[in-house]
Formats: sequence, structure tokens, C-alpha cells
Amino acid sequence: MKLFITPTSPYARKVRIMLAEKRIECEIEVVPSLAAPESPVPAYNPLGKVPTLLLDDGTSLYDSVVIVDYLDHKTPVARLIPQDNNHRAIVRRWEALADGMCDAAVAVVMEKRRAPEMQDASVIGRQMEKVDRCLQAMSADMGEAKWTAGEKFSLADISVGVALAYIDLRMPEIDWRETFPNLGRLYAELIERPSFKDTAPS
Ligand SMILES: N[C@@H](CCC(=O)N[C@@H](CS)C(=O)NCC(=O)O)C(=O)O
Repeated sequence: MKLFITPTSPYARKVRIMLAEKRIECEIEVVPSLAAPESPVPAYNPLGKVPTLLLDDGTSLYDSVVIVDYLDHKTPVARLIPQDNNHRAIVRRWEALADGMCDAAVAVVMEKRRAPEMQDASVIGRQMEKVDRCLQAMSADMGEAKWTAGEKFSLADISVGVALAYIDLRMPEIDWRETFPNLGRLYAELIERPSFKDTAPS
């Protein structure tokens, strides 16, 4: 198997952490530029996005939600998505919340990359409100629990940890640790795991 990534993509990092936690061997190909005409990704994913996973039989899988589902079912080692229907839905909702917060942060980054006179402050403001609401929802839903969704470490924690790291990377002005100490505690625990350490954006 080969996984196409960029070093800072939070969605690709979610998949890399999943691979590490489940001890699944996979070749990693870092794509220097997704916008470049020579990007290998569109040959396997018409959307041209990472992560894209190429299976040994030539099948390609995208996006990260599909890939993590595939990986969790590939081996029973370290199950990260619960079997129980209700519990699984809650874990996947956490993933949707965390991925959605990354989507909003990416939209802000893209808007700020435009020439200053082309930037739309209302777009940035709307996306920042989403980031703020996501952080509030994460903190409120987690409360004083050790993990986000149930008694055990799961895909929900991976998704939230990766999204918080992405906020640190792209919006260091947001002091979410101060405002939401329970998220700070969770994050401090997560970044001790080798899977998080080995995939930190350089
Ligand atoms: N929902 C997708 C999002 C993937 C995504 O947007 N990846 C970004 C990198 S962070 C990308 O490939 N952007 C290139 C583009 O949009 O052309 C997933 O979960 O995999």
C-alpha cells in the first residue's frame, strides 16, 4: 500500500496516526505540491487531494473518512472505531466535528493567501466563528472525561488531537488551552503517544 500525503495535512495525519496505532505497514509518498501539474495524486484521486491510499491491487481510496474505516477493518489490532452502532455514530460525529474544524481553518488559510484587496473579511469571520463553535462543542461534550468518546482511546481522540494541532499550526493566536483546559489536558496526553510524535508537522 502507498499513502500520498503532504506534511501539514491534518486529514493525512489522521490516517498516518491510524496506521501507526494499528501497526499497519504502508509506504508514504510526500507530495511536494498538490497544485503542480506533475502531482501524482490526480491519477489516483480525481479530486487531487490528500490523503489518497493506493492499495496493492491498484484500487485507490479517498477521502480520510473512507481510508480510516478501511484500515480499522483491515486488522482487529487496536480497534479504533467501535462495533456498537450508537457508540460508533458518536465516534464518527467527533471525527466530523474535528475534520469540519480543519475545513474551516483551511478556508481561512486559503482566503488569507489571496491578495489583501481580494480578501473577504466576512468569509474569514464566518469560518472563524465555526472554529470557535467547534472548540466550544468539543470542550462541552468532553467535560471531565479522560477520552472524548467513551472509556477508551479511539478515532475520536485522534481526530480531535490532529485538529487541535492544526489550529496551533495555522492560528497560533487562538489560546484554546487557556479557554478550554480539558482540551489542553487531552492534547497533552495525546502528544505523548509515539503515533502523534512521529507524525508532527515539521
Ligand atoms: N475531506 C477530505 C479533505 C482532504 C483535503 O482537503 N486535503 C487537502 C490538504 S489538507 C488537499 O488535498 N487540498 C488540495 C486541493 O484541495 O486541491 C479528507 O478528509 O480527506
